[in-house]
Amino acid sequence: MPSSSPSPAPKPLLPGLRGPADLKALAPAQLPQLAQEIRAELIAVTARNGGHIGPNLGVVELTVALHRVFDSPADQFVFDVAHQGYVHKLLTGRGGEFFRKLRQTGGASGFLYRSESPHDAFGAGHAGTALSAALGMATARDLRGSSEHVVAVCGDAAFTCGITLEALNNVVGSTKRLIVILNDNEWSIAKNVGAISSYLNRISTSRTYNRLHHNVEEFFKSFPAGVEMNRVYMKWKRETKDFFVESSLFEKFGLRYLGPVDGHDLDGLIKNLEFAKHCDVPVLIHVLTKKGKGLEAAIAHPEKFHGAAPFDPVTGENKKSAPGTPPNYQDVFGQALTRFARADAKVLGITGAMPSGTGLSHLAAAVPTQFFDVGIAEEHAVLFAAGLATKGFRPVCAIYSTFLQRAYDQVIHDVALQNLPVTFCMDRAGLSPSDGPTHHGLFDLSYLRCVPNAVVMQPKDEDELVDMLHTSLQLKGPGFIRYPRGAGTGVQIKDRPAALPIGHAEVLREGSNIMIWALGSMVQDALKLAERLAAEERLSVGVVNARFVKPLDRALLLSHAACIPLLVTMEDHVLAGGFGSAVLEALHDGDCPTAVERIGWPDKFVEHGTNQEILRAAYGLAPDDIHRRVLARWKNLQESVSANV
Ligand SMILES: Cc1ncc(C[n+]2csc(CCOP(=O)(O)OP(=O)(O)O)c2C)c(N)n1
Repeated sequence: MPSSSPSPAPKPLLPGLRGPADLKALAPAQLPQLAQEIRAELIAVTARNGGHIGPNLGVVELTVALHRVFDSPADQFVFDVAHQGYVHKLLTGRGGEFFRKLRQTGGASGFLYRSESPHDAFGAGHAGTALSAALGMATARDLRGSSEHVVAVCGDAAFTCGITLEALNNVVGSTKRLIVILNDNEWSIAKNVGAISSYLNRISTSRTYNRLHHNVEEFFKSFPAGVEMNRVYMKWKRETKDFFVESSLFEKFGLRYLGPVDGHDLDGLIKNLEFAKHCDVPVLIHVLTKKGKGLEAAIAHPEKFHGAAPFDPVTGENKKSAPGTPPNYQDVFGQALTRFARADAKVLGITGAMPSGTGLSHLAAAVPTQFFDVGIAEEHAVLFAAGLATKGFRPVCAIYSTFLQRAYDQVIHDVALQNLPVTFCMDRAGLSPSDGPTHHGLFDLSYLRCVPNAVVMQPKDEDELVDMLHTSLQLKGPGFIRYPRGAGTGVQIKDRPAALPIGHAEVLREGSNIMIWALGSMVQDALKLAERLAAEERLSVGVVNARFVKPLDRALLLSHAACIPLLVTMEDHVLAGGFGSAVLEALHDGDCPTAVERIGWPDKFVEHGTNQEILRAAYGLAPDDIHRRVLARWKNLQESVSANV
C-alpha cells in the first residue's frame, strides 16, 4: 500500500491581504488560518522590535470580525490608546516590510495616526479618548445626515479614565447610533483596579448566567439564523442578564448591553456585531479576551508582555542587556522612594496604572500600605495627592511626562495654587523614540515653568535623581523632577542623599570662551562637546549642570554672561518655552545682551524612530551637528567682533 503523503501546507493568506476587501473575500473556514498567521507575524515582529504584543494577540479575532462586518474606511473604528492597532494595520494594507519595521524609522508606528492611513479614523497613544472621539464622530455623522457606522474599541482599563465616563454620560444625549466594544481582558498594564473592574468581573463570571446563556444559545442554534431571531434572543439576554447579574451599569447610561461574548469565537463576534449594526440605540458589546493569546509567556506574564522589549519568541526571555549596563532611572527612583517610605510613613507613592513603568512596583512590593494604583486616572492621582498633602503626608506622583499633560489643571489649581507639598516624578521626560509623538516627554518644562510655586529640576545622573527626590520631599510646596527613559549613567549612588540648595546650578568645568548650560541628560553631551572644542579648536569651554529650571540660578548665569562671549543651552525638550527660553528671559531681564545658542527640539511633533541617534540626526541634533553649530556661532561672533574693532 502506498503510504499517504502529508497534505500540503495551505497557501499563506496574510501576504495576499491588501485591504479589508481581500479579507471579506476569504471563506469563513479560512479565518482561523488567517488568525494563526496574524499571531505568528505579531510575535515575530515584536520579538525583534519590541512592542505591544499582549494586547494585540488578544484582539486578533475581534479585529478580523470588525473588518468582516464593517466597511473601513467608510465605517470608522476608534481604538482606545491605539496600542492594540497592529492587527488593524495588518488588515488594512500595512503588512509586509512596512509592518516588519514596526516602531522603527520609516516603518509602521506603534499607534494609530490619521496621517498613516485612511483606515485610522482617529489617532491616539494616550488612554481613555476613544469613546469621546467616537461620540463626536457619530454626532457629526448624524448632523451631516450620512449613514456610516462608528465603533469605539475600548479596553476595560479605559473605563478607569474620567474621560470615558464623561463620554458615557453623554452618549444618549448625543446619538442613537454608536457601537462600543468593551474589550475586557481584566488587565490594564498591571491587573486592572477599582470598582468598575470588579463590576465587570462580576458580570463576566456570573456562572448562573453564563451556563444559562450557553444552553440557550445552543437551543437557538437549532433554528434558522436571522436578524429577527437574534433580536428576540438579544432582548431575552438583556432581560435575563438584568435578572441574574444586576442591572447593567451600561444600560443605566442608555446603552444596550450585549454579552459577555467570547472574544476568540469569530462566529459569535460576527453575529453580535451584525446585530449591533442594525440597532437603533447605542450598543455596548462586552467582549472577553485573553491578553497574550497564542504566546505562552505572554499569558503567564501579562504585565511584562503588555509592551515588551525585544524577546526570544520561543522562551519569551528578554534579550540580555550588555554586561555592566547601568540600572534604569525608573528602578533607581523606585528603590530610592522605597527607602524613603520605609524611613517615613508619611511618604506615599501614587501611580496611574503604571507600577512597573514608573518603578513604583518596588514600593508596592516592599511597603504596600504606602502605595496606590488609582487606575488610568492622572487627574484623580494628582488631586488625590493634593488631598493627602493637606493632612501632612508627602505624596509622590510618579507619572510620565507625557501623561502629566492630562492633569495640568490639577497641577495648577489644586496643587500649586494651594502650595501643597506634592512631588511629581516625571519619567520618560525627553524623547521616547520608538513610541513617537504621543509619548515623547518634550513639553513639560514649557507647561511647568509658568506655574507659580513650582520647583522644577532635572538630574544629570541617577545619583542626583535620588538627591532631588530627597530634596523635593523637604520642600514646602510642589516639586517636579523630570528624568529620561532608560539606563542611567552608571554612577555610584551615595549611601546618604544630599539636600541640594534650591535654585543653585553646579559648575562642572570652567571656561572663558564658551559656557554650556546643560540640563539633565544633556550634561554628558555637553562635557564631550566641551572636551572636543578644547582639543580641536583650543577653545576654553565650560559646562554648567543647571539642575534647576525653576528657580533658575540667575546669579551664576548673569555672572557668566558678564564675562563669557557665548552661552550655549542644551535640553532634551522643545525650545519653545523650555530651558533655553528661561535662560533668554533671565538674560533679558538682567540687561545682558549676551549671545546664546539654544540646542533643543524644534516646534514640530517629532515622529517615532528606531533610536535617539537616528532621530537626533534627523533634526540636526546629533553631536556632530551641535558641534558644527556651536563652532559656527563662535566664529561668527569673532568675525563680528573683529569687524567692529
Ligand atoms: C493617559 C494615559 N495614561 C497611561 C497610559 C499607559 N497605558 C497604555 S495602555 C494602558 C493600559 C490599557 O489597558 P486597557 O485599556 O484595558 O487595554 P489592554 O491593553 O488591556 O488591551 C496604559 C495604562 C496611557 N497610554 N495613557
